[in-house]
Amino acid sequence: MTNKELADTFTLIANLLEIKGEVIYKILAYRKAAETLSAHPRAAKDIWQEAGIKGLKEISGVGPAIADKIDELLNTGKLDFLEKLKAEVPESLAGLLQVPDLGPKKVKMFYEQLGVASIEQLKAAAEGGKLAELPGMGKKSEEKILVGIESLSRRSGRTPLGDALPFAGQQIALLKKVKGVKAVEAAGSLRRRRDTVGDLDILVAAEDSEPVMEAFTSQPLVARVLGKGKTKSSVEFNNGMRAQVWVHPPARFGTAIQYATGSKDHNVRLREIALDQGYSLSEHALTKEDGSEILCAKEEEVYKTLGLPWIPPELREDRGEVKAAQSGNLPKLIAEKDIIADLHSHTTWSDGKLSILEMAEAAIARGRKTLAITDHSHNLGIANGLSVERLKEQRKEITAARKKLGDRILLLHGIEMEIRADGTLDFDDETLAWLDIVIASLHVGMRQPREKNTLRILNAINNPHVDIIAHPTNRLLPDRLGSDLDMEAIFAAALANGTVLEINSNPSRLDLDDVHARLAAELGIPITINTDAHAAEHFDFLSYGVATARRAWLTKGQVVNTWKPEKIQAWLKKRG
Ligand code: DGT
Ligand code: CA
Ligand code: ZN
Repeated sequence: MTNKELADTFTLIANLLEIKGEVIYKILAYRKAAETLSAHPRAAKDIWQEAGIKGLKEISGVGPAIADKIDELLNTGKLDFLEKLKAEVPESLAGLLQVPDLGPKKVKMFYEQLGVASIEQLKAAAEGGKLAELPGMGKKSEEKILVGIESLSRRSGRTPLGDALPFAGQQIALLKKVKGVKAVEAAGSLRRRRDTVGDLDILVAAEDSEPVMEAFTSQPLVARVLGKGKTKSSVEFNNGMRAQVWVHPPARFGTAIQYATGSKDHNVRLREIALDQGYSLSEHALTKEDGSEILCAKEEEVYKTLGLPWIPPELREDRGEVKAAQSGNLPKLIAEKDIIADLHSHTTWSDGKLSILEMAEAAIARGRKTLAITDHSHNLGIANGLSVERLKEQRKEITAARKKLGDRILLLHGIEMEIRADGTLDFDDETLAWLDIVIASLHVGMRQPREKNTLRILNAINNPHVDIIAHPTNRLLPDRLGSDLDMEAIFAAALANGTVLEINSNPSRLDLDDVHARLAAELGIPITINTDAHAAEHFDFLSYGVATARRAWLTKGQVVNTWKPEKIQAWLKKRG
């Protein structure tokens, strides 16, 4: 049994106990064990084989009771305790807990009152209006459950870039240490910086692939080896993520990484161009009709041989990049170093972790010349949103911070204003005009119909004091879709009003996404790339926002955050 399988077993126990109504500390012990096991660098099975139950107990988060259960599971593949529990609480009830907003108490009630024991039965009960009649329920909560069931079927199994990138970094570091390895680089969707990643593709340059494959497949983080060959091996890790490693001789590394970077559609285009010129292009080489090979150690050489400039990986989605390369019209993509302003950040005044001054210092340390403090407004009660009175109090602290900071940074006093569920705004025009900068966004009532949510955003855009619309669709990666919105209408209004649209750099958002950001920018709408930092380290989310901007073909000139403080001030002054 792998750590993941052990962890899944303990999660199942915790869920069933919760439905049964067991005391909370027991449930928490199982959850903790599941968490520990899935994050543990070594396989529990190896520890157990070396040191028995005693070794298991030394894993922090694994007490004697859990250690005994792991021992039983590893010995017999089964657990008596779990079998007995399943006889009391049907296992399929645990599956119902995957429905967002559905807790164990309700699962228990639906089972006892209506005999609902599966997702299908739950759906039928909700569609038949049966749930709404139960105590503590109603039409609204029934509707929510239906929406939740729908979202389950959309689960993608993809990993957000923000999780995949650091994990790939660890794998690359590990492979770089293997003897004889000349280079290691990420390829696939990760190198193209897609917002979510299916599996990791890692390219290694080495003459001898054997030690690389051995090191890759035998590391303790690996739960299962899915395949092990001479040029390619793939594994599943304890955390459920999958990766494949490709090994090629250094002399062929260019064609290999070009191939493995993809996308598939980009590669198809490139192969067509190669064929037109009498080559066949593979991961190994460019081969001429007479069978002779042109080897490319560097990726640039592949493109150069085909008469093309090197194409940045973020563009390789077959969205016109090959044509642009042929005609010399590739965009000069924005880079992280071009960004010198952050126009969206939070402090302890709402739900941030640091004071105004601390946030400003953290921004300065990262080279930012402008920082807008934009805490939440009062309608977002859960985030401790600001009333007009507290906003006035906050101004005093901003003024004091400005004195301390001098000209090291332009500190703007702004707000992230809620667009309420009914479409009205959280502050009157006088308050908005008094602020340096106004961001509007929606966090609640996202499931309203398309026309209604579109109107809410249009309302904000049509207010001349609103400078930026933040994370416009409110999607959450990997699986929560954004609101259904009429983006064309939103773009038209933004253009007419000079409203800036945001790419939110938080890796769970990346909203606008690459496709929308490109459309908006092509229409002439200025784009802002902000971190929405709630703590110092969040300023480093910028790289994800910039990656999205690059995938959207954005250049420096299209992004407000490249402006110097004077230019930002002039822009805001003009808007009022
Ligand atoms: P993912 O993992 O779903 O996020 O997406 P990718 O783009 O990483 O795709 P993946 O992992 O299936 O394959 C990695 C790369 O291998 C892909 O970007 C291009 C190359 N590749 C895979 N299958 C094919 C194929 O059938 N034809 C061509 N030309 N390239 C392929
Ligand atoms: Ca992949
Ligand atoms: Zn925010």
